[in-house]
Amino acid sequence: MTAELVSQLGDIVGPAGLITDPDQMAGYLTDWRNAYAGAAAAVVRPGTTDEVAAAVARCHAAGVAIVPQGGNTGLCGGAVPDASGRQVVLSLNRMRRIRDLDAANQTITVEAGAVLQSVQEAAAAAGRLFPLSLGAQGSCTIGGNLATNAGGTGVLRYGTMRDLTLGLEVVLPDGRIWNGLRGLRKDNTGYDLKHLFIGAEGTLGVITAAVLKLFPALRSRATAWVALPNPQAAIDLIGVFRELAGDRLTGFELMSRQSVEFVLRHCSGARDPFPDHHPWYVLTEVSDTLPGADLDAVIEAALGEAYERGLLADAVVASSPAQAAALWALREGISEAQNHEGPSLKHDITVPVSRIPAFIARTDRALEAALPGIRIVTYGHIGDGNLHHNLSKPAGAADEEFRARAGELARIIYDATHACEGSISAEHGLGQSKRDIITDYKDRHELDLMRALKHLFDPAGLMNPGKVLAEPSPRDRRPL
Ligand code: FAD
Ligand code: S2G
Ligand code: ZN
Repeated sequence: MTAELVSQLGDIVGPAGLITDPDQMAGYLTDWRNAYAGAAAAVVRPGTTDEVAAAVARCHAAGVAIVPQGGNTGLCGGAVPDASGRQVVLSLNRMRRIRDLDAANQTITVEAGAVLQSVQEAAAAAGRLFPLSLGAQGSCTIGGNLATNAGGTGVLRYGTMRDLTLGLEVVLPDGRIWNGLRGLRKDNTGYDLKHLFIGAEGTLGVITAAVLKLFPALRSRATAWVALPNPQAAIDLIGVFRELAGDRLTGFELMSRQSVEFVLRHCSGARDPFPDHHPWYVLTEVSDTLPGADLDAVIEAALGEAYERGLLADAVVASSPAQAAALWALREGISEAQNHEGPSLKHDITVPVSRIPAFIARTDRALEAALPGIRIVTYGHIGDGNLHHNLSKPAGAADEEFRARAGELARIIYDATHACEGSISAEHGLGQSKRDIITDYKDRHELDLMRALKHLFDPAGLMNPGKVLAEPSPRDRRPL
């Protein structure tokens, strides 16, 4: 990148907005897990949409690729620049403003760099709920949540980021600003363009602001931790909860014993709610907008019904908000705890809910045969059919030997996912980690359409190249 371009970018974003010092850039060049690392000519931190637009237009004119970045908590290497040192990381972390909150319209308008937790808090302060909830909420940003179509623990009641969004403001790859910041729940005026940018992982443009839906605040909740003999019992249990709790079911997370073992071993203060060990657990939560609603009774009725059907091995209903928080900490600690057990080979799959038991049985058998002693951490948002099937090495095995098997082991999981009519990326996206293998599982016409859209929006291929789609071959450049 020329000194002239660096100086021009500095003129656009000001001294606070331009980083070229290698030490100061370092945190922007690797992901949360240090699984990916890259290099950059500069990190640019615009303070306004106009500054984003001017910086993008300058890079576009100079033929310099841009990597948009939010909280850098992504798990597929989507926000990490390549090793060339010629790309510019465009961080939205200075654009955190909450531009508007309209309680009557139940909408909040926020800038892309706003941290998810700050949006949850702003909604709560206005007596509303912004329901996206995930383990990284203290660091991830609304822009990253949109770009990855983030899911998390509330999807079964409120949907993914795609379902929570009414309007977007986007800087296109040539620097034009698309203002689609409408807070309308009905707007049938042609193609719904926002849905192209949601889940595009920064490959079609830079999201600079969004109008998000708000919901009535939840004023009563009840939480239970349940021990089960097998995954099928969890599927049957969610059926009971859906029947008896209806829309008040706001959380339903499955965990294998291995997952809980790691948390008990590595997370201080973690306690097993039961004296005995069980192969599977569910953490479930029922919530209502009605203050003082007796939701313990709803949970106890569902657990009673489940007990009658022989689904339960044990169950405990939280007796206080502190105990409910301790149960959620058992679940939210899994990702971090697994990092203490050597490399965590992550897989974020989804299958039809009814196929989960067959998927787990088939995959665990094949993984154990491929690598005896492998430790399989299975947990996640079972209500959406979404499991995190994360693998740890057999106790005592060497890290590098285990890492060397990653492709083979992933193939076992993804083949089983495909056989169960599922998807190899439920909520984390493709980034650079799955951009190649997706071509083995996704319809080729769908991939052709995706490449045509990428070429339409970003013909120069400068917007987060190498993410979601592998670098286009000459064949890929042909129009549809
Ligand atoms: P980044 O990591 O900065 O970027 C992610 C992608 O979005 C990149 O491709 C980047 O180029 C692009 N991008 C970022 N900002 C913009 C923008 N403004 N415009 C265009 N493109 C942009 N994810 C889930 O869905 N559900 C979970 O339950 C979940 N739990 C997690 C738990 C932990 C402990 C961790 C570390 C991560 C978890 N994640 C989860 C993954 C991650 O938090 C989400 O993918 C999140 O949405 C990423 O947001 P971010 O701001 O960190 O994005
Ligand atoms: C979760 C996050 C990370 C992981 O905890 O729900 O999305 O470790 C995951 O897979
Ligand atoms: Zn998840």
